[in-house]
Amino acid sequence: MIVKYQKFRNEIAKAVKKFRELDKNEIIRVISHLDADGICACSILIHALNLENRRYSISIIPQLTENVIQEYVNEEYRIYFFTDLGSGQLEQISKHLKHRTIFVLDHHQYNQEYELPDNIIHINPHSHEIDGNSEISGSGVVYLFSTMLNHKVENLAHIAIIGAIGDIQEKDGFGGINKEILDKALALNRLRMKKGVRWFGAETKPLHKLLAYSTDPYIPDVSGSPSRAIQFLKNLEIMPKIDNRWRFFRDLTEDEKQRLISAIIIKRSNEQEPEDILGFKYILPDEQEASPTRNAREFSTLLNACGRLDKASLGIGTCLNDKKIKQKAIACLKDYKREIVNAMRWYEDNLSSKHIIKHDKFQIINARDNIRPSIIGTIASILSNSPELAEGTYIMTMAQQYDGYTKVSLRVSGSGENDLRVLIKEITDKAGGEAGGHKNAAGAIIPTDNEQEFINTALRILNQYSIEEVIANS
Ligand SMILES: [Mn+2]
Repeated sequence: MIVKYQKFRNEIAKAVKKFRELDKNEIIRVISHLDADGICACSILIHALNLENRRYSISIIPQLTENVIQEYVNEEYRIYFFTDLGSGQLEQISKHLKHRTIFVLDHHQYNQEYELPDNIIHINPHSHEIDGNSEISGSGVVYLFSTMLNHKVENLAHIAIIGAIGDIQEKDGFGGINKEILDKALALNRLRMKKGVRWFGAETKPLHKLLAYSTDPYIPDVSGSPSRAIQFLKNLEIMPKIDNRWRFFRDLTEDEKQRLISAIIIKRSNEQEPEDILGFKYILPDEQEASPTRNAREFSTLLNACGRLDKASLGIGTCLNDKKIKQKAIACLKDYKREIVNAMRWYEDNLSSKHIIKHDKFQIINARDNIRPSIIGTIASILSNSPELAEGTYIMTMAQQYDGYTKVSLRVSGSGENDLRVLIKEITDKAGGEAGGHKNAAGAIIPTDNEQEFINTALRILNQYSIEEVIANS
């Protein structure tokens, strides 16, 4: 068991050695993914390169396609780093980027049968049967590499954890290599852990509404009805209102909080995991109390927001603790939330238009140029989490980029049984385009001219999947 981790580290140590042997005057080309994990990965590497007095040039990109790789062909750089992406494009990288030394530090699944040329150094946990979906993120891989290059990078252990949170690798704590990185961040006091109520929206919804609209965790007899939620609170001698003002969870005394949590756990005693209302909070003690960067989950949302609004450099500055940049990043988070609200409004307003196809088991939403392509994955996730959807409903969102291509995202409500990456690849194999992603979140890039054929094919294949599921479940 432990051997595989040692082998993984040995391989990274070898990669670091190779890197050290390269000319120190070369400018290093860094290409990373624009989500929170990609921004964390890039920031950690940049910190290491700064400590080593190396020069670099960064690009943060939404996805690595063959077209994008071809754009690098004319560059004069001789050392490339692909972080949090690249594993899925090893063949294209080697085809186009010859005579360069290329480091790919990634955690996505890849084709293990492909034999690498000598100029590509590929570091991926899956090569060692370590699960890159849960045990380590892209920023974790870069963290291991970077700490071996310069141990002072350990100071950014918390950034690797924020990256892993961004990739939804936190599930009631961390496992595998993530756990080791977390322990380092805790030991250095860059993070603190606290057990708290896991529900979403506690900051913005008053207590009775929070309880009433909570479907995850579900509270029997309370979820679904604000008046029952009020009665439930009164029975516990917790006043839902004081001075004519609804109370929030944060307004409760410690004693009231404890009483409420115990009562919910008792109500849930027939559920599979009654205590599932509690989860960990990851606090950055060096950050200010009211700042979104104080909580690791919000920090990761902030990075995601910067990336999606084409301001990834603000995210990198925030990770590297530049105070001025951090303020700008916080403003960016507000803009991002506004864009999400506007996108959801577009969806509501266009439900009966021909751009939204609604079926019992799936929805295809073609926003064309009405929603920014970099946020349609988020929109698909929000829609797939809405409580009125039946478990296993597929949500496909589409929006046009400015380069003649359309971005597609696919999600499923609840815990879908099918691998979404396989599903979307089935569609692109027939209708054209490049597919990618993983089991629970997949996407594709297709030529905009081909949208209609893509939608027709998607309709046919999603229909097929829906029918098969009905049969399988009956
Ligand atoms: Mn990642």
